[in-house]
Amino acid sequence: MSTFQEYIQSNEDRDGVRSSWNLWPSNKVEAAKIVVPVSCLYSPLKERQDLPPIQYEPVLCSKQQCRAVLNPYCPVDYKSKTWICIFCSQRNTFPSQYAGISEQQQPAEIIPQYTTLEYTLARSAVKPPVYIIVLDTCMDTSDLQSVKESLQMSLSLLPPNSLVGLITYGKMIQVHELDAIDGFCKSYVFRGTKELTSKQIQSMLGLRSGNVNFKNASDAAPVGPEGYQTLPINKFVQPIGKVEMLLTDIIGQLQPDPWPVLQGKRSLRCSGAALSIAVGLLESTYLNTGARVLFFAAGPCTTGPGAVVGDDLKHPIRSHHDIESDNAKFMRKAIKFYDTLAQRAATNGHCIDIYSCALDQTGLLEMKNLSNFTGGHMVMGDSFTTSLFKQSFQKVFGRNAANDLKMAFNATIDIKTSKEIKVQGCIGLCTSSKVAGNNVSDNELGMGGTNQWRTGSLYPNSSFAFYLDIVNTQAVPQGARGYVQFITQFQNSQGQKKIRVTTIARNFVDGTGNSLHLASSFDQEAAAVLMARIAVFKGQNDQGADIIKWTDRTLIRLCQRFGQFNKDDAVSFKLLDQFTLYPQFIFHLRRSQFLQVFNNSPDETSYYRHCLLAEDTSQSLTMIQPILYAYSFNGPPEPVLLDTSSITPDRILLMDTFFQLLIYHGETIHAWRKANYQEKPEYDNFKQLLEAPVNDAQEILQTRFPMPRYIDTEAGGSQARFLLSKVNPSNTHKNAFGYQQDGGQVLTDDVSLQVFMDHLKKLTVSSS
Ligand SMILES: *[C@@H]1O[C@H](CO)[C@@H](O)[C@H](O)[C@H]1NC(C)=O
Ligand SMILES: *[C@@H]1O[C@H](CO)[C@@H](O)[C@H](O)[C@H]1NC(C)=O
Ligand SMILES: *[C@@H]1O[C@H](CO)[C@@H](O)[C@H](O)[C@H]1NC(C)=O
Ligand SMILES: *[C@@H]1O[C@H](CO)[C@@H](O)[C@H](O)[C@H]1NC(C)=O
Ligand SMILES: *[C@@H]1O[C@H](CO)[C@@H](O)[C@H](O)[C@H]1NC(C)=O
Ligand SMILES: CC(=O)N[C@H]1CO[C@H](CO)[C@@H](O)[C@@H]1O
Ligand SMILES: [Zn+2]
Repeated sequence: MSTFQEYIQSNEDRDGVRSSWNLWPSNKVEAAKIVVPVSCLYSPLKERQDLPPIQYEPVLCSKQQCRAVLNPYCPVDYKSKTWICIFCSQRNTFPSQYAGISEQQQPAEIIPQYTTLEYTLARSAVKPPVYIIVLDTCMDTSDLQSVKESLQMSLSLLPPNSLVGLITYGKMIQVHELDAIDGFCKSYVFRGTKELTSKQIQSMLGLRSGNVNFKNASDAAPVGPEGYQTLPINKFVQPIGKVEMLLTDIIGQLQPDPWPVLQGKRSLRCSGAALSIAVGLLESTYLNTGARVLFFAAGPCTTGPGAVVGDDLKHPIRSHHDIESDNAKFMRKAIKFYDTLAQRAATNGHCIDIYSCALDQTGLLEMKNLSNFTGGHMVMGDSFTTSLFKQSFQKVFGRNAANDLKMAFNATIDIKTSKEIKVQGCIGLCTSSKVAGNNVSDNELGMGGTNQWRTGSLYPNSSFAFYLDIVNTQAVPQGARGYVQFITQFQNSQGQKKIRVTTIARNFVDGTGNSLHLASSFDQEAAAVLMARIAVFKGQNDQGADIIKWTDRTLIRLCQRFGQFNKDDAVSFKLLDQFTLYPQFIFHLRRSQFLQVFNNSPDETSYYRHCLLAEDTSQSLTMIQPILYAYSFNGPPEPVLLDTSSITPDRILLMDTFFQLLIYHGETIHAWRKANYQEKPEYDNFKQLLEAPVNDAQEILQTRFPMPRYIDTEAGGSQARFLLSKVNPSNTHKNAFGYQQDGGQVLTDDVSLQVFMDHLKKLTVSSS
């Protein structure tokens, strides 16, 4: 017997899709009642080793407004060599090269297991991606040395045809030439205080016509023995295969920014202007072809466009509190600057990664849309010397089974839907292409009003949430299905053009009197993640309280719709198995760093939310509800409840929050460890017990991106607070009572799960 659980797993394995419901309500009225929208989390680049290599273009529906791709759900008539489009019902003739097809000889496109297929467009030109490094030099020698080594390592991992460029910045910006004459490389220096247009950058770097005399450009001056120079195109961007040694040398020789930093001052750092040069350089030379900016910041932008704080240390960078009380005087202007830059990069098909490593905030809040709109990475650490940075950065250049870098570039995702369905929008690291067809719902959710989204970069785990509107008003025939097709075009790291096509089908269910059937198809894990994305999306410009109200109300409505109970009888309340974990996910979501912003800096909040918008269902779920494992002498390691009752003296706990891996030693274990029992041969089993969670943590560290923080602590240790802040406060907050039903906050913030569930039940069954 195939359960829905197995069905969900096999669909995720095959198509990279998890859907909140795996049966879909057949009409508008029914769909309006299900509370959690019909929606999917889709990972277009999910790693697959079992896909056949397809070296030709996909076969498209001939109807001009449709252009859906032939897929296994399309009825095929082998006699007449035609197929019917499941989206528009058009009958299409197979192209001539399919003349030989028959029931026995099916092309891969129509074989049932290939609902996901990847096409390599062998005939289209190979365009190697471009990598522009934008490196802060306002950092101490050890940090700089560490970034330099990481960068040099990364160069050796790039395919030789990749193009590379180097921009460094401190108080000024240097754009480095990469074609040495007599072994001497010049760089072009820009002031950091001025925002330059793409045109100005173009002409100062001589990128447009190829010959510009720098004598006339007030903001650019060449550094080099020959004085003023005219520049040929692309002195700054060269194939790594040709310049690897040279670039390795240039990076090796970089020194910390020489500009003196006075007592009580911050470094003058012109991150904004440096980024605008990178974006402008790519815009004028590599429009609409894969490129990524690798931006490194060891502190906040303090000068020029995009400054997020002044250089006087007396004035700290804005906090959530400052933002709330409208006392963040740099913020709005900086956001405007970075948003414009982000939108340009996104429109050009480029991507921006942010590597921010500093003890204080660097302005991730203001800069976040640079990577949000473009599919870039965001990595946040304390220092460039940490393994968090070094290993995360190395992972960026990881390779897949085909020995390509895992990253892909310049992607567009198109969505096609059958006539009963329209698309409300997408929430993920991308921007709308503003292509509105017939199948776009007026009822926007996320980035809507379009059939197509764009992102500068994709990874195997990149996941996008799509929200669907069931618009059908008629009865559907027995056995009818809704179809959705995702068409993702991208360049791989070799510069080859590829198209990944995934077509999904879900049966419609007539909801009237059949809600049990619908309920049995609920995927509570996917639903929690899809709802968390909506919460984060709504929370964009909001400090959280309204969002918590919204999550509470939706949860109550869902329980009212799908729970079983007698009116005003909380004890009678029951949920189907498919729903039992969902309230708990929401309980942890509302306590999480995604919605409770005040325990974190604005930069941290931006970073956490960014990660939630990037990852797939299982990774996102770990972020929402951390996983806790217990190790003891009483048996093998086991997952335990995320609850204070799980913390006992004779246990070691391993907590995975996605962002942190924490090992916690109970009181007794800690005492033994302090007494060094593990070093005595007769206590070898204790040594093994101590090592077990460390080894398991290592395994997680191997695959996770970004690298989590690794914390080793014990009962009474100062870092134990990270554990205590995540576990359900079952022993400590028993009496935290107090909720209002009068449209105010539905439940108080730090109640225990038990109290939360009790109130949820009461509110659900209440007849008012
Ligand atoms: C740049 O300067 C040169 C020499 O000073 C002059 O001949 C030329 O006309 C100037 N070009 C522009 C565009 O101003
Ligand atoms: C990049 O994406 C754009 C938009 O989809 C497309 O027009 C362009 O051809 C792509 N570039 C390459 C080199 O594939
Ligand atoms: C990022 O983009 C969103 C959507 O355009 C916008 O609402 C927001 O203000 C932007 N910037 C920041 C810092 O949130
Ligand atoms: C990313 O941008 C979208 C709008 O384009 C916004 O709604 C979303 O909240 C942003 N995410 C983060 C983490 O800033
Ligand atoms: C991608 O997701 C898978 C499955 O959820 C996880 O095991 C893996 O660690 C993730 N990879 C990265 C690089 O985060
Ligand atoms: C590809 C696609 O989604 N096509 C549909 C768009 O909407 C029209 C009108 O509702 C349908 O007829 C198409 O099948
Ligand atoms: Zn069609």
